[in-house]
Amino acid sequence: MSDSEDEIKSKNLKIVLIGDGSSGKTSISTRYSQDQFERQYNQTLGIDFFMKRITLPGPTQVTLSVHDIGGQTLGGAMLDKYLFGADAVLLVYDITNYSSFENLDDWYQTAMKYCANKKVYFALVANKCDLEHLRAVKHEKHVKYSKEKDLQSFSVSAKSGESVNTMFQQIAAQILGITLSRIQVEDQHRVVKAEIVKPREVRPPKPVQKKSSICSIQ
Ligand SMILES: Nc1nc2c(ncn2[C@@H]2O[C@H](COP(=O)(O)OP(=O)(O)OP(=O)(O)O)[C@@H](O)[C@H]2O)c(=O)[nH]1
Ligand SMILES: [Mg+2]
Repeated sequence: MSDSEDEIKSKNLKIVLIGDGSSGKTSISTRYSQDQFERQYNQTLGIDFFMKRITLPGPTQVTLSVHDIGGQTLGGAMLDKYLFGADAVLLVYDITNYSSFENLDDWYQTAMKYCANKKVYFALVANKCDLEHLRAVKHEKHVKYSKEKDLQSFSVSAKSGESVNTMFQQIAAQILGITLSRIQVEDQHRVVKAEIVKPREVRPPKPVQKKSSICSIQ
């Protein structure tokens, strides 16, 4: 398709989520694809993937193929195949688990090696931000690492859904060089649906008219 001004452009992007087991890669993927969250941990064996189509200004139709890689694949024979052709690699860690943050460097170095012949967008993703009270990785450490490695930086919660849609939308836009307005970004924020409850009409009680048996004579 030509990229002429008034035509809808269509693009495909491959996004790969990597990081230690239990950091929440599947949960982020499930939140983004189905707007659901599973409390129970089911380890991903190998790879799972889904496609999602979004529209960005332009107008540009973007088909994201999101690849959710099992945490056990680091050091295995398949990781290079899973990363092949990636446009973006998301390095996911769990803010309540310090080793998941420490181990990200191994993931990052490995992914860099496998993606060496392509310009790839790397992002550092702090997950489980709903568990702030259990935080084991200081935010400063996150910022320091992302600056050191020149990574884009996100904080999300797959459980509450906070910033998940916005993150994918911003990643796609940045890769494609599309500028999003604040309204467009805010549009993607998760909407918390609250039921509007119509209060029952409360009528003031009627005054009780007591019949008095007392007769007053004036
Ligand atoms: N509170 C909270 N729990 C989360 C969040 N994300 C994931 N979890 C929980 O963490 C556990 C692991 O999540 P998964 O998404 O399966 O982790 P994973 O990174 O896919 O793990 P592997 O498949 O082994 O690589 C599950 O019990 C999830 O319910 C989050 O944002 N907040
Ligand atoms: Mg998984």
